[in-house]
Order: sequence, then structure tokens, then C-alpha cells
Amino acid sequence: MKIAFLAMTLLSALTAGAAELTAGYLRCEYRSAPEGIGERSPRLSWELTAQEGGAACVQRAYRILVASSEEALARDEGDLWDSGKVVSDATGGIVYAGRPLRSQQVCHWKVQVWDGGGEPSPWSAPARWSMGLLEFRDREPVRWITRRIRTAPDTAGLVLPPARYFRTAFTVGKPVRRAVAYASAKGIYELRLNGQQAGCDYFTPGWTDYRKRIYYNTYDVTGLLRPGENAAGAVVADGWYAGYVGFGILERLERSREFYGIDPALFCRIEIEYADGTTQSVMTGPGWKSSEGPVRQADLLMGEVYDARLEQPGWDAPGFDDSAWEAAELSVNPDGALEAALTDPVREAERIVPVSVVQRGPGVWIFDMGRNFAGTVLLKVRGGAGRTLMLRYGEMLNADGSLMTENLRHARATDFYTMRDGEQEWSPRMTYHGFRYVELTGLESAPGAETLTGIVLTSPTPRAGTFECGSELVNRLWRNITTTQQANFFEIPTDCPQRDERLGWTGDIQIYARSATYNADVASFLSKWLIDLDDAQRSYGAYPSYAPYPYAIPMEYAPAWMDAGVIVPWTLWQVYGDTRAVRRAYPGMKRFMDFLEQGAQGDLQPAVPTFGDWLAVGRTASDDFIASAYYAYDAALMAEMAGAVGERQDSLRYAALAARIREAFVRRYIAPDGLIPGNDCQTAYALALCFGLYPEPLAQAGADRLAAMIEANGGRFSTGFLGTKHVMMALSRYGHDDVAYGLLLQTEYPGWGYSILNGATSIWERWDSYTREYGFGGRDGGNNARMNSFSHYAFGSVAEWMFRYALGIDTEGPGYRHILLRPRPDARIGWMKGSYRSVSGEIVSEWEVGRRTTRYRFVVPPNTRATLSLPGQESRMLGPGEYEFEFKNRKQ
Ligand code: RAM
Repeated sequence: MKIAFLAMTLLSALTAGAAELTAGYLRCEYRSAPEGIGERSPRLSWELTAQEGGAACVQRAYRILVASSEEALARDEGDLWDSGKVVSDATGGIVYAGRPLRSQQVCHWKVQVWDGGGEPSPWSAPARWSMGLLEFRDREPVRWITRRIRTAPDTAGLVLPPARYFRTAFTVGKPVRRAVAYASAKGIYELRLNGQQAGCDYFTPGWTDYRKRIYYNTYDVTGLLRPGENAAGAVVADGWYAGYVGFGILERLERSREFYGIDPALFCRIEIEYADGTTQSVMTGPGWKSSEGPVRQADLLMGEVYDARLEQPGWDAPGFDDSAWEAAELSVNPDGALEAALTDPVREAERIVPVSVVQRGPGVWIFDMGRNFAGTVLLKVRGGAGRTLMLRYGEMLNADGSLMTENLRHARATDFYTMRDGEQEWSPRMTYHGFRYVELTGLESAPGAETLTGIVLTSPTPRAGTFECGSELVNRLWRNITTTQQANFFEIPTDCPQRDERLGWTGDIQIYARSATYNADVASFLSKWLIDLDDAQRSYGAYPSYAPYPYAIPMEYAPAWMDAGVIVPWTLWQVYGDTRAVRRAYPGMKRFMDFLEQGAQGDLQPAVPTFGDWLAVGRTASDDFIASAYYAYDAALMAEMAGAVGERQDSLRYAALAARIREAFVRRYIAPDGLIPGNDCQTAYALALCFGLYPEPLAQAGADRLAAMIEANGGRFSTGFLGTKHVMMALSRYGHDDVAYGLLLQTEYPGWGYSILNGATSIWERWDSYTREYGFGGRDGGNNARMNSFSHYAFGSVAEWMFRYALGIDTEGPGYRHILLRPRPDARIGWMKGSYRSVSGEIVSEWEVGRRTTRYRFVVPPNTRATLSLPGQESRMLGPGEYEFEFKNRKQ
């Protein structure tokens, strides 16, 4: 800890010692020990920890060793790469520059660092990654297998085919050194080997524009093989490839399923490396058989139907008699290229036990899981062969205690389980739901709490932030935000997990992306989605309203939605210092800017009536204002990004464009007194202030007007998706923290507190998605209960303000190398504690407002520096270390 003398009381004294810098948390392409990397020059990173702060606490140099075996690495032999001692303070984005890596190569690596005093650290603990199939397309064609099934519509008009089952047997004749399975599906698959699942993933290979690319997953299956006969099998269902996707039915689109193909198909290749150096390859094709099984229907939106009586015990194990199975067919549907998965698939995050079970009628029970989440359930029952249980899922209950399902629209979200004899456990694997309540119908006797367990599913994004403060309301808000992110960072960033939508809405993620980074490490998750966005870019340059974009129509593009194409890469660069994501997106972003420039009129954008400040309450900004403000913002971000990837000409050009747009904007919208007469509303001031559109001398007048409007509105918002977080940021940027805190703590409509007082355990789509007083119809009865999600992260974008201003943890320039600490203490809340595990290490900020003094505590990670700016104090620089400060409170 460091001594810090300001106008304050000294809280603790420490001696500065040796830095003792060490490197840990070694990752490759943002993932810990990833299997099947497709990038030939993967990027490596580590995290530094130090015993003490001080001048020695910087990394002066590093050395990386990459070896082809653990033994070589232990001998300090970097037979693949020895970087040598590199004088650099970089701890991430280090591009592998050793010998060319080949398919399936296992890379063992470690790193050593030198501190500011030139002291070397010991070698880090070893880490590893493995390469995927790099040249397989040249070596052998990719063979997909399928089973043709044509299913007639059911009585509700739904087409819900059964899952396909595939299997093969093979012999392992010698001791195995290593076996790796590479698998994919057009559809979703679960791979099984000798009776066990390979890995523990759900919905692999995930959702992409399958016409352009399909990912394969890599599993080390060495431990699943056995000497002698082995069996591999897979269950394959429609998933996003052939199943229902989005709101096709609602919109009466030409189709609502089969967007990418009709028959789901499987690809699997198991590569066995024997101890004697020989190899064997087991690949889908001739020799594989197919059948149907207990999964009678499997659809992401509609649910799963499972008949346990149709189980074929041992179908995925050796010794099974598959003579009744048919030969699998080769799939000939031309689709996109097979590529290594870029991120970890959806997995189980936790299990939850119901908080109550209530009987609703004969054989009908409603389980309350206690909170809203996305996932599935584990059902445990006994006896009763042939009895069918029905499970319906809902986020809310109606006033009479029945399950509320109106807001699921056309998502049937219902599972059926037909029992066999004896004890049985079942959990659907080919569907998921967004829910809090489960209605279980068909039980013979009363269930117990153990009858149903909730299984929370999500894309694994390691936790990054912690937050806690003196207001229970705000703590609840933070929990609701994290829960809602968990439910919607689900293969892609979805708008909601429950109804017939679940689309990667671009407006929602551009508003929320920065918040998401504070909550979790979303680097690999969002990098993957940026490729989906790139694949979905319209031929004429616009980014669509959601990605992936399976439809031919509608909602091709919209201002503030399409801009995600620029804002999300910029956010990844700022937060993770990632220039590769920027470079990857760069050609598309340029085409997007061309599209905007072509449509501009006098350097401003015309009104494109689409979503505007979506779900705003009261007066909000006009369509042309929003479109032009985002245009200016995009140009400014492009100028920065072009500079970061060495495109100097572009950088100058975009900076000039941004300046021209700003001038035109001021001329058109901002009066000489700083007011915005034609758009005199919260969102307009907030966007103009946050996007730097104000001439600086007028900005304060604009911010004061914004604050005054909020006060005049009873300390409440009149904003939607776009305005809300920007209002908070603009207020704090221009000295109105008290007004921002008022909004944060507001319990009247509209505000987060209002939904919390009405029972929210997640972020809702609308400020009044449900109220005890008015039910689901909204306060004025005008809400459409069908478009009413109780898990929608867009309004959770206040997390960004909670971290950047309330706790005051921000970055100056990319990657948190230079940290900004600018907490904004507030007596109403009393105290706040938070931390953020940035790419440059863990940052801590705490404050407590006492009767006479305000105390602060900070941790600045090694190898970084921070500008500390505290209210009423001159700002100063802090080096790595732990600090405490205490100041006398100013007289009010
Ligand atoms: C809704 C989505 C999303 C929003 C669009 C405009 O249907 O849920 O949140 O971005 O509309």
C-alpha cells in the first residue's frame, strides 16, 4: 500500500519493497487453454501481479517460450518459439511469431517478465492451447451426413421434426497417445463417445450465417476412448439452421423456419494418435448409420418432446445392435466454409432450486425458480410408463396465479416428457427457455422441490466486475443487470431469451456493449458476433437491425442500430486494446461509412423513420436528429480506429468528415444559447453532449438545460433505449452528479427503481412492463402485453455509468494502461465498493461518505498508471499500488 498525503488524514503507511512481478492467467485468443484454435498467428496474453506497488512495478521486458511438448517446456526449450527477451510493456495481443503451426498441434507455453528494476520473474505456470484443423479442406472434402425426414404440420400448424441420431463403431487397436474430435452440424448437435458426452456444451456449433461459415468444435477425447471396440454417436436437431427463428410467424414472413437448409447434418472427425506414432481417422461418411430416437421434437423456440419409452439404451456405446438403423445419407447442400469455433459454446452456469411449488389444479403445479433466467430444467420422477408430463415456461404469473405466456407470442416454449418405468431423470438438451416459473402438468402425486431443478445456461464469459453499495435498490439493479446479461449473452447477444425473437438486435448491443464489458469478459464473445455482423452487412453497405440476419426482409437497417458496426469494434478496441477486431471489421466499416455519406444531405442524415429512441416515455429526439448525431459519432470513432490500425489517410479524412458533420449539426440544431429548440428533450441534449457535438463553450448551457428538464419532470427520465445511459453520462460529465443519482434512485415511473418495487429480478424491456397497479398493459393501458419481455438488457446500459462515474473506473485510451479514477461519492448512497478485472489487471475503487469526512480506497494494477480526480481536488497521477485517502467534507 502507498502513503498518500493530500489534504487528508493518513490512514496507513507502508514501505515500498521489491516489486516481485509475476505473470499468471495465461490466455490464447482471450481463452484459457482453448482447444482447436484456427488462427495461424494466435495472440497471447497474461496478467501481472506484484507484491508491492512502486516504480519497479512495471514490466520492462518479457520472454515467451512455446514448446511442442510439456517436457521440452519444462527444460526451457521453446522448440516452436522462443521470443527472446523483448523489451516491451505489452501484456496482451502478443502475436505468436514462431515456427508455422500445423493442424492439431499442441502448444505448451510459459512467460517470464522483467520488472522496472530489471529483476526477472520466475517462469509462469505452464499453459497450453491446441490448433484446429488448418488444411483439412485441401486434404479431404468435408463429409456431412444427414437423414431425410419430412414432417407434416401438427394441429397448431407447426412443423416440428424429430432429432436425428447418428452412430458408428470403430476399433482402437493400440495404446492411444491422444485423440481429438472435431465436430459440427448444420443444426445443433451433441457428440457422444462410448456412452458419454464429449465436452459439456449446448447448441454447438452455434449460430452463424451458415451460408458463409459454419464453426466446428474441438474436443480432447483421449480419456473417452477404450481399447477394442468404440462407438461414436450424435444427436442432431434443427437449431437455428432449420428450426423456427425469430418472429417469422408474427411478421407473416414467407417462411419462419428452414432459413438455411432443410435437413440438419453432422460432421465429425476423430483423429487418434497412437503411442507408436501411427494415426487413425474416423470420419462421418460411409459406415455411419442413422435412426430416430426419443427426442420426437426439438426446436429452440417451440420446445422439446421426449418419449423415454423410445430410448435405445447403449446406442452411443460399443456392442449395440444397430441392424435396425439405416445407412446415413451424404448431405449435399452447399453451405459455408467450415472454420474453427472462435469462442466457447453455451454451457451450464449454475443450478437453482425452486423457492416454492404451488398446486394450480388437479395434477397441475407451478414451480417458482425465484428469479428470471435462460436455460432449462432437470426433471426427476418415478414410475408411470406412458404418462406424459407437460412443462410450460413463463416469466410472470397472471393476477389469478396462472402462468403468463402471452408475451411469448408464437414461441410455444413447452416441453413434453413421456415416462418410462422406474426412477428417471430428464433434461431437454435441444431447446431453451427464458423463464422464472414452470407449470408442470400430469404428475400423479405431489412433487417435491427436488422434482424440478433450474439449469442456468449462458455463453461462458468470465466475470469481470463486482459492485456493491449502501443502497439495496441499486444493489438489486446491479444484480438484475448481471442476470439479464447472463440470459442474453447466449451464443449471440440476443434482445430477449423467451419470445419468438431472440435476435442479435444491433441497437441493443451498441447501447449496452460497454456495460457488458464491466460485468464480464466479453472479448471473445463479441469478437465472434462481429463476424456475424460483418456477414450480415447489406450489399449496399448498411449494417442490419440484427445479426445474424436470416430474413430477406424486413428491417434492413435503422439509425442507431446499424451504427453497432462501428461502435462495437471501437468498444472492443477501447476496452481490450484489440486492434485485430478493428482490422477485421475495417473494410465493412468503410463501406458502411460510404453508405452513410451517399445518403447524407448537407452533411447530415435525413430522417429514416424506424425505431427512434425506442420505447421512450414522453417527448424524445426526432429521427433526423438521432441519425445525424450517430453519423457524427461514427465518423469520429472511424478517425480514431483508422489511426489505430495505421490508416493515416483515412484517419484524416474521417476526422475532417466528423468536423463537417459537427458544424452542420450545430448550424441545424444548436442555438447560440446552447439550447436545442426544435428537439428540446432529454435524449437530444444527452446525445449531443456525449457525442461531442456541442461547441465546448455552449456545452455547459446544454447540460444545465438537461438537468433542469429532468428536475422539472420530477427527477425522472423521458428517454428510451438511446437516451437513457447518455443522460446519465452527460449529467456526470458536466457536474450534475446529484441529478444523475436522483435518476438512479428514482422509484417512480419511469425508472429502474419503479420496476424493482414492482418485483423485477431482471431488466425489463419497458419501464412499466408490469406494475402491481396496472398489470401487463402498462400505466396508460397502451402497452402491448405481447411485446413485453422481462429479460431485455438495453435499459441495463446504466451499468456503464455505475462503473465509469459512480465508482469512477475508466480507461484513457485503449486497454486500461492509463486508468482514470474519478469516483463520484453521494451521501444518499453512503458508500460504494467495486472492482474491475481489466485486460491490464484488477482495478479497485471504494468510497464512503461519513459525517465529517469522505474516505477512498483504490488499487492500481502493476504496469499501469492512473489519473485520480476526486471532487474538489486537483487531479494527480498514481502508480501501481493500493491507496487510501480521507478528506474533510465540504460544507454544504
Ligand atoms: C424489439 C427488440 C429490440 C429492439 C427492437 C427495435 O422487438 O426486442 O429490443 O431493438 O424491437
